[in-house]
Amino acid sequence: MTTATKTSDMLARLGIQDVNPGASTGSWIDTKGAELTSYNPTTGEAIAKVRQATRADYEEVMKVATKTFETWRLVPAPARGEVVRVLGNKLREYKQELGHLVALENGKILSEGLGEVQEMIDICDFAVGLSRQLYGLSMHSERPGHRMYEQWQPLGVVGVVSAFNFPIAVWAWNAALAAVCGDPTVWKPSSKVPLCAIAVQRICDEVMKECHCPGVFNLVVGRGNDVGDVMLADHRLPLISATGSTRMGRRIAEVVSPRFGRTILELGGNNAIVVMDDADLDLAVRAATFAAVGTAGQRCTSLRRLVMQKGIAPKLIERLKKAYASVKIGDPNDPGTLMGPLVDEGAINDMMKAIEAAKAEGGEVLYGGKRLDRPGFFVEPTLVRARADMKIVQEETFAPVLYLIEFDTLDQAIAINNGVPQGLSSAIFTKDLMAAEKFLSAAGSDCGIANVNIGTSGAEIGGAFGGEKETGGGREAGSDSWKVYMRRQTVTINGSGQLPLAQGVKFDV
Ligand code: UN1
Repeated sequence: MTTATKTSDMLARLGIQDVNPGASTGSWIDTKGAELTSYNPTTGEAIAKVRQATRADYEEVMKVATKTFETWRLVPAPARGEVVRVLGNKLREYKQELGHLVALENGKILSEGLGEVQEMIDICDFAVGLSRQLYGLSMHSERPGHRMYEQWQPLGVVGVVSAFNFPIAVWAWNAALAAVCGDPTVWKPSSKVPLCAIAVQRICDEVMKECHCPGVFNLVVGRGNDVGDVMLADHRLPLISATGSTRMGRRIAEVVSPRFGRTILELGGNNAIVVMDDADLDLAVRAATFAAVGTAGQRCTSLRRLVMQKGIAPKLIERLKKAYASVKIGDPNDPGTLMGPLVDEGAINDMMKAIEAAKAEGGEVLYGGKRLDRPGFFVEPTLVRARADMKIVQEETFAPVLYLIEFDTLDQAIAINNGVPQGLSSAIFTKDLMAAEKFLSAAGSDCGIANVNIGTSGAEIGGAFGGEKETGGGREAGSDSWKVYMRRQTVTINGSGQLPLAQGVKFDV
């Protein structure tokens, strides 16, 4: 079978047509907005089109979602979990096709595309278990014959704004948790990867049909001006969970906070690995290469800064150059490829501008630095010798550019790790327990994620995912991230037959 027939079979199995409607609440809406073309970044060619949603289409979706909330919130949480179980099983069925579609439309390699689907399956499993564990605490009342406890109630419809780099997994983190918490979701995916969202929505539609619960998972593909802005200002969305740039997140906060909406913001990262002289060199090289080159450097968690102790730096740089030279660049769906294309022309421009800016500030390109002479949006993974105080090093460039920075002492390394506006992921490579513990101490890494002898990317769903400072402060996925999708209610019950007041206040009438 040729690649073209394989691709068209895969698209057909996922229900992708030449032109697809852009909104669904369990059944597709005949959307009336402008057509959006989805491109394959490997070739630069069009894959298919989506008819985007207008404001009126969005309104139709919101009506269904808000109506659904009225009944969905009353379904027992474990029964809501059953729906997510069905979703997880369907994702297992479609794993290959979805993984291929992610590789086709986003450009990440197939193994990472499949990993992304696995991440969805994992969060579904987590959410199913969670549906029986939405625990509230009980407290001892200071008043006799009184009982206090807290209960967690569904919050409302949740708006999910997802980015191109994880076109489906980050939606799943939100949608699976929201669903068991009693909240329908309205999903606005990135306009760069609408087909991934449509394929997932088709799977959701099957699930909702089987489980008789339309309106729990909803999709709206639309422009920022038409749909995005309206969502942010919409009082019917008590929570907006958004992944994207810090600039975008700031705008979201500015619109959602004044209406007292909640946000989960997963914004830019500027992640560092600190490599101490005593580190296992093999591990450090492999981890750094995957973290910097994997997904062509287009993860929020991608490694941007390799912070090397002076003794190990020369060896580390030599080994990295060799590792970079062995990275096979090409079609992400071909076995053996380790790095696919960037997502579009804009991403290439941003990368080239960053390299120029680094050079202008005294940075030295030690490897790569160029666009590849072939169709699509391919670049060389790039190593730049840099200083921590360079302006460009403070910025997140969504591309495989790794800044190499040297230091003398661990205190300096921690200061460098923390000396950027972002605070998502961080790591230290060392065999010295004291050094690792210092990195993990309150005076250590200031990031939401801190790893020892593991790279910065590829977090498991069981932990809470997110970061501090300009990364936005949001937490998604595991641990107790579910709480933000619910409203906490403190309950006090008086079974005493008396009316004692708290704090000993007397008020006899
Ligand atoms: C993102 O880049 O937006 O930790 C999410 C990771 C993935 C998630 C990344 N599990 O790299």
